[in-house]
Amino acid sequence: SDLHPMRALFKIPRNPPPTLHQPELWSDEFNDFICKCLIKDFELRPNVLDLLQHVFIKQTVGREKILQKQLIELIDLNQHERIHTKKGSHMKTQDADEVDDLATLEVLDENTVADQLQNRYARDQVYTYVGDTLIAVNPFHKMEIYTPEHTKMYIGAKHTANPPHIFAVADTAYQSMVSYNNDQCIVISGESGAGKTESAHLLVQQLTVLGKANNRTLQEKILLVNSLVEAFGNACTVINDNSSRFGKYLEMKFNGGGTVVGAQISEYLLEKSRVVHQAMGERNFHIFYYIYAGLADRKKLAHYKLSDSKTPKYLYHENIKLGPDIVNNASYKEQFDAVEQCFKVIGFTLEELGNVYSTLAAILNSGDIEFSPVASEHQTDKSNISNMSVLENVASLLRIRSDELQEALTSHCVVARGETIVRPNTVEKAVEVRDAMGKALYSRLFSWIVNRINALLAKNCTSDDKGLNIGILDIFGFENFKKNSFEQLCINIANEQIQFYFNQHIFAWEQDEYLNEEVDARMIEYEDNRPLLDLFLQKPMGMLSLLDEESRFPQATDQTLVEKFEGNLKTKSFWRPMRVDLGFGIHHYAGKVIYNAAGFLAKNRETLPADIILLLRSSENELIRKLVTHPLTRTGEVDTTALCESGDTPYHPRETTNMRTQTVASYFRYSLMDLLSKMVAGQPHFVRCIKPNNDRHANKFDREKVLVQLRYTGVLETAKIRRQGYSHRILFANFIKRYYLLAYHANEEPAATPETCAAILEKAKLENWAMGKTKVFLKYYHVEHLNLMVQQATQRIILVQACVRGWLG
Ligand code: AD9
Ligand code: MG
Repeated sequence: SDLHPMRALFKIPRNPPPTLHQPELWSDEFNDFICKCLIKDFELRPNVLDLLQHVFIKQTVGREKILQKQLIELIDLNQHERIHTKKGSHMKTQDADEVDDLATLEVLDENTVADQLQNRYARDQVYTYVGDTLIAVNPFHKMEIYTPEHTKMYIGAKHTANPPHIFAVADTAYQSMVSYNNDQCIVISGESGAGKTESAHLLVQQLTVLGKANNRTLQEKILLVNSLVEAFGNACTVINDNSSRFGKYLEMKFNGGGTVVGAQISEYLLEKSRVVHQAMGERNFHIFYYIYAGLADRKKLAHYKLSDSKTPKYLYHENIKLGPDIVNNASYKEQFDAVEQCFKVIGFTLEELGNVYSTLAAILNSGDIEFSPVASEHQTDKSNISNMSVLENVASLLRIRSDELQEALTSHCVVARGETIVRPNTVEKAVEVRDAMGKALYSRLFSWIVNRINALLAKNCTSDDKGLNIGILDIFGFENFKKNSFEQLCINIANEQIQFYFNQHIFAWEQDEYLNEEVDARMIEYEDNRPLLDLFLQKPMGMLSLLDEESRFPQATDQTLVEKFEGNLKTKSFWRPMRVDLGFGIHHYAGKVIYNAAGFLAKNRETLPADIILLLRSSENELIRKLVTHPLTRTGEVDTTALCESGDTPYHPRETTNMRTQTVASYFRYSLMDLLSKMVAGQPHFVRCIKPNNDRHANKFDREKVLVQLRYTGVLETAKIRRQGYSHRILFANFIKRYYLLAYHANEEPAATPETCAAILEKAKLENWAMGKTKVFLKYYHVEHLNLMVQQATQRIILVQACVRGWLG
């Protein structure tokens, strides 16, 4: 029993030779590490030094080199067991602990974010905060977290009181609107199928409760608005069965007391080409199928000149025979009833409804008008209509004269030297005019419905309502297909602009943290995508301006357009790829995209021939007349000052929006500015939707896929901006716990003060760090250096430790 407990434990021989007590052979530093390491491991602090000296010195005097070698061998055998000390997790750069807010992590890099999201997703925790941004990973299955109990749980609750949730975003927006008396704006982004539209619904749902709509009908109406516009603006694509084919900004209006009083919706960039053509495996806008099945159900197909056996061409796809499928589809019928119900509740009259159906039926019928070439004495490029009955149907649905329609489709007027000359259309040209009419009618019908909804929902607002609002932006995400055209360019420019806005917000958020910690905020730098926005939007040399200019030249071609781009856009972000005819590349914030300029000019001019417009204006159907005369664009000045503080490149929209001369690009620019001026007026909140896999499977987390999205939805932008400034902020106590060995002895316990931190940093010979009020602000390379130093030291500890164990065991 006079055996030392440690000796007993490690079976150390009784009397170690006293001559071997020669600790000076070891450096202080080294002894400290050994000590520290063993203390951690065995928790036998008091006797350990004493013991060590016996054991080590006996074995190692003068043999350090040999010892090292033996140790390395030992380590190799026991790598996994011994790489970390039992309790000292300080060797890991990142604590693997789960947190609800990733911004509270000391390091915010791609892998950390992906790890966290993956672990949370595995537990069905699909929401996570990164500071004030909410990340929502699509669960792809129904979750029981949107119940009335949840609604209640998230009203007025602190963020930390409940798990992260989309309802909490609604609550934050609502509470800050009420307390600061200013507008709010929730921006939802993410790629197709990531869950933006669902998120938007959930936000509206929660906001109507928060806004305690005392008028139940109003609440109901607001909830129906989304379903209604989505029936017209969404379609089945290869990626998403309910893909939004337009951008949507829904503003919920509140009075000064925070009661919801109305809603207003703005739509952007409807993909109208879908009306006349759908890519393989895709479908037309939902409403066409709904109406087809719904009218069949009511035996009204004939009234709308639709056949129950022959599918209209615009709905037909080589791969899918939709005819009977559509007519008998129970779900479509239900949807039709639902849409009609929405219309009625919101306040559309029966007459208006009938007109909407006629217009849709006219569009469907018009797709079936066929043309054949006519050989005349002079030329062979005339065309004739080969199925007159279809033409008659279209004319009767549009309430116009069929002979005039025939003329407008098969010929066009040109004014030459003051004289109007009628020229025949080739078959190709006639088809183009027919499709242009279908697209124009549909997109104008869509805008009309949206305007009408706005008018009906504005009825509740009285002039003494103070007009606070919360906007919810559900936009189509960044797109990069095999072939990218004008539509993708516009969509990507819109995303580029939203990204700019996001960057600025994150920047401001960073700045706050610096100011709170009293650290010099001039250290924050970030690469913004402003030069890219200039590339697109600057006047007169930006891409859209060049496109407009070229669109005014009758002789211009898509080839001359691309050459014009090449000649004028001198930046690394624009290039001409080899071997791609009419191709040009843009390096977007979210990646490189190769566009094909084929059809750009035509798409930008988007000419609906004057003959067609005049003809439609003569319609006996009031709605049709409205569609071609109604100013569909919002007019008025847009305040863009907030968008460009420096004022160097003011992005002014066109002051007037004349439908005749306006190009798609200029209208696009106008709506983008309009949208942004609304957004910047409010305090922003961001929801970033993430799609966990391409197969729409629940419980499948494709890490690579998520990483790519994290990069381009801008979640990692936060990380990037941080990285360029002080990427790491570590509380004094944590910093000291982790690194004190670099400047202090193992058994010292230095105080958690800025001075201690500074001493460590100086000992490590680091510069350019900053000391905040509670945290040390470090650059990423500081931390790399510190970690390396600790790691090297640790390596030595592990070696010794392994050795000791080997000997002792
Ligand atoms: V697109 O750019 O408009 O093509 P979104 O809008 O991002 O796209 P959407 O909201 O339509 O995607 O979601 C796609 C599908 O994911 C939905 O139809 C649901 O089946 C599924 N989803 C999305 N969010 C949720 C959710 N919170 N809970 C359950 C969800 N399923
Ligand atoms: Mg959507």
